[in-house]
Amino acid sequence: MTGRTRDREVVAAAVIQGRRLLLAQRTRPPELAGLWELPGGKVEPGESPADAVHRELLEELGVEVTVGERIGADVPLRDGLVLRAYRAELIRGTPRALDHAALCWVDARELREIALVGNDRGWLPDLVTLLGG
Ligand code: DCP
Repeated sequence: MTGRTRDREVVAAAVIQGRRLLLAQRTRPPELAGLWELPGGKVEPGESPADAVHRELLEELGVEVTVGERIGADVPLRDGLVLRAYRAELIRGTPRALDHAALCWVDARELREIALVGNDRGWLPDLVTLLGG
């Protein structure tokens, strides 16, 4: 095959309300269990990243969102995956931990102190700025 296969994208959502960001606590795999992340997941074949954010938040949190601009830098993952963060705004429902151990809303100070998954840590400065912190 010639040329480079395009990376498959994993999307993550920064849901911000007022000066707080929604975080979700992972249950798996064991090395990530207990750590906090921006909720999201893999883009399915034929799906746009925005559609994937919408679907993942409906599946994982039971909410509907509108998807906004990208935040922060790309994070290369293993197996040709690339992780990208997008802003998302809640338009329907209250987030519930349907696929996570727990959810929490953090302000800028709490965000700096919470145990994030390693891949999401590079977004800290961008997220803190969005939170006015
Ligand atoms: N990931 C991450 N930070 C996030 C979201 C995801 O580092 N904010 C990583 C963890 C995994 C990969 O991206 O290595 C895929 O994430 P998920 O396992 O959450 O994605 P899916 O739910 O789509 O995967 P599966 O259906 O396989 O469980």
